[in-house]
Amino acid sequence: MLGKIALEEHFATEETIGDSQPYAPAESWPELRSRLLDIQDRRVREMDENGVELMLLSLNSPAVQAVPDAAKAVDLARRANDFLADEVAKRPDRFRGFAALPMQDPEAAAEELRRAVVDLGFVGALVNGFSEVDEDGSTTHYDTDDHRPFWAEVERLGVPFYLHPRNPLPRDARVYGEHQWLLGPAWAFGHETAVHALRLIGSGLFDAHPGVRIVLGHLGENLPYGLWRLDNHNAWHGRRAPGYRARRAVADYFLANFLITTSGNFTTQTLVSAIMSLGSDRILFSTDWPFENVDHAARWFDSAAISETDRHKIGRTNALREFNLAP
Ligand code: GRE
Ligand code: ZN
Repeated sequence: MLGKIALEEHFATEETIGDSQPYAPAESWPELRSRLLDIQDRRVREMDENGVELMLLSLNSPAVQAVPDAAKAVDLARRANDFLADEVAKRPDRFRGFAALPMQDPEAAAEELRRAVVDLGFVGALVNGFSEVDEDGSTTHYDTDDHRPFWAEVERLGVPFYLHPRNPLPRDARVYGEHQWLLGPAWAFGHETAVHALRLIGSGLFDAHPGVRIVLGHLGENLPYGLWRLDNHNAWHGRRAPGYRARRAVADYFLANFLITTSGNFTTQTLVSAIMSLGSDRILFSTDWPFENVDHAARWFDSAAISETDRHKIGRTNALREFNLAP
């Protein structure tokens, strides 16, 4: 399929590139490093060869989210967003930007999002999970009351918020024990991100701000598979499950306020299951370059056993609509 739009596509700056090194075996690091630092050369060739017209670009993980000093996080986000704006300006026909945001300081995050959307022309934000807030290891998720004004701004600006994975801190990763292979994209990324998404739902965020749209990668971080069971067990408590502050069922919000992408999860049975749960209007193509290969994503997607109507929606037109992109 030509004209695909891909939206979980990462780059790094010299300042943030080191954050990705722990994920690569030593022998693969030079390749991953050069893929992350490249925007205009290899990346455009990969897009051309695989029918990807447009990539929405985002900073690597965890970057800003792992800077406990809020003032430094604000500065890093601004520098990264300015850098990305310059790169997008070189090829506005092929690239758009997602803002990196200093969620450690919700007010500053709202201001940076406003600047990124209004002044830099970005199409939304991509945030790498929870943020570290103090050197003592404190963290913040975005279901807190302090983040409500931030979400009001997201709703007002009308742009999607991509909740992208990061690893749990060591103290929260003890459950994995010696099984370090479960960290990162294999398992911990998805678990971490799914719990965060459920916290947003359970906090009642989407009752207060029904216009907020959250994007999840990896075909929904396993959540489409879990919706029935979540609500079935919440119903034991007559929808007053302990700590559940939202008015409606989890699945209601998942269907109304969430979009999912195919990033790094190129398997047709899972895609078909997601289509059965969410419908094909809420699923969007992505690759997860440079951690995954564009050709692997594209070859799978282009020939997956779904209807051509669904392929066109997932590959392109859903993104045009959700990100307000001119065709
Ligand atoms: C990502 O998508 O951000 C990612 C990493 C590290 C390994 C794999 C991966 O940051 O997909
Ligand atoms: Zn990713």
